[in-house]
Amino acid sequence: MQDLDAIIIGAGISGLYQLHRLRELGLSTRVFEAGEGVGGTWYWNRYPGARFDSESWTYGYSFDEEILRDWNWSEHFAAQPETLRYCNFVADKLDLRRDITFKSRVLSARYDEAEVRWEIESEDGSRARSQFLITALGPLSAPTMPNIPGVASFEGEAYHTGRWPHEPVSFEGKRVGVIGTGATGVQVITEIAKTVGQLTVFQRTPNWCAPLHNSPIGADTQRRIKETYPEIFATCRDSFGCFIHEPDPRNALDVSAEVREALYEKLYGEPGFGIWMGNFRDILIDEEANATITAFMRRKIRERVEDPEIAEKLTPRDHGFGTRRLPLESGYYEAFNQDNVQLVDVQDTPIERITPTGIVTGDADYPFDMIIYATGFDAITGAFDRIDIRGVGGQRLKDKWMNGPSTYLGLQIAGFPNLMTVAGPHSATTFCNMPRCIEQNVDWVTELVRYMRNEGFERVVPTTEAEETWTARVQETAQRFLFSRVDSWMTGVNKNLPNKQSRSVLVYTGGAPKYRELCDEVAANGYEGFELS
Ligand code: NA7
Repeated sequence: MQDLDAIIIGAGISGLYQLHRLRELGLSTRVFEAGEGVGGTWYWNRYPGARFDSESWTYGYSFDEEILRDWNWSEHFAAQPETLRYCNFVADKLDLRRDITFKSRVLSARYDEAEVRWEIESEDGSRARSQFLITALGPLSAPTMPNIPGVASFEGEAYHTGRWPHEPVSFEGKRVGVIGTGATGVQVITEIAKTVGQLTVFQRTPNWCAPLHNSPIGADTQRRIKETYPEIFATCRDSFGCFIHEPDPRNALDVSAEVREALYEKLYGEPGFGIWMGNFRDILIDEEANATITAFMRRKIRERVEDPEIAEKLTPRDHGFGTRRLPLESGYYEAFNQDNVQLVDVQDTPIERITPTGIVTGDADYPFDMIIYATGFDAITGAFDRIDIRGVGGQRLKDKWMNGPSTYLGLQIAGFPNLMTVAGPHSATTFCNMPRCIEQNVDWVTELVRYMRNEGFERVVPTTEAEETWTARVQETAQRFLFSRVDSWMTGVNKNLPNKQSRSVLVYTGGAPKYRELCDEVAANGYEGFELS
């Protein structure tokens, strides 16, 4: 069995950077990764249309001058193949692969209190022990299939978007059904509508979608981006979600209808998340303010979708704009103007079952050559639940988190010493331009490990009180946002999973700058809230 200083689970954006940092500290470290390559999200989600909603040049790692200098993003919002190439480029540049075991899905992790060691076991039989165990599992890495009878009986091609095949998939002349209209569904539907024979979209809850406005990056812009990386990252650092979009300081309700309309129109015409994050600061907090942008978005759908009945079906009725993760699109609504694209509202006519030849709803039988499941993930805690993690006294993490996770700073868990959860539940990371917050998480964990080594500490674990206080804070902080009153993966709801039927906010929503400040304060006060021994 390998004896190491640290084990990292996952070789995505978090795991790669954590490996690099621990190596710098001189720790013997190994990453165990289920996939055959690096990249995490960008390794698995190869579905057509998969691309950034973050500006590419704000998404890459910021810590290495050479990486910033040598990598050229080709588009403002790069597509998945390019991002996967980027992850490989970073892994090569930092020579990370020699410390990664691929095709090695970790099944269990057990803590031995007497030895202060974690022991993991993987599907391929690998076993290893280490002082520190760092999970870099990704918040959206455990795909979920719909709980519809007969899913396994379908005899045509069937793919979940989060487990897309590595070989090209053709849609030409095929009858394809897509289930799901979240950020993923919106991307995949728009892309395959371009070549498909006949496409049928099964929608349960429509989402408010806004235009991405992607474009290529020309030589001049490329140069300017590289020259201004420090400013770009400084802007991200100071903004709520680490994007370049900063909220308008005014309230929607404090300005005239004309002024409001002008800002909405401007933001609708601009690239990226500006309409969500660069909007009036009350639209995500105040129902009346939210109603103004919601009405604007409703009008946009009506303008873009030719058939008023279809436009109506595509319009959300149960939640306001921006209260669920905003899908960004590049012609999504126009796809429904095509003769060969059909929308089935499963609220009107629920899916009854999947058969060997297609999908049966309350009033029709749809034969398909292919079914695509864009049905989402067991978000944030799902990847933890899939590993048998046992802490002090054999306590199972899955049991501890049965009614929602409890953590300290989203980084550690009482009863699970020396286990650090990078981009885990209750950190700011998932409400963030992920790599920006991941770098913060990883740097913080690295500093903690450095501190322990310097001071001669072997073991770190949060107190129960610190954990309770943080967990309550996560829930309280979210209350002021309208999103906390809506079912979504961010509020911990997944209708396909029996244990995810009630809301428990899974993300810290006080903003990345506040989160960083709190983490830094804890460190500055000698790791307040932690027991070090
Ligand atoms: P999401 O946002 O969880 O979307 C999943 C979609 O699948 C959503 O529209 C669901 O409808 C739908 N769904 C799930 N199960 C069913 C069943 N049984 N029947 C019909 N429709 C179903 O996942 P995504 O992959 O789109 O996005 C995840 C994140 O990845 C995204 O937010 C980005 O941050 C990147 P529902 O809304 O539950 O009614």
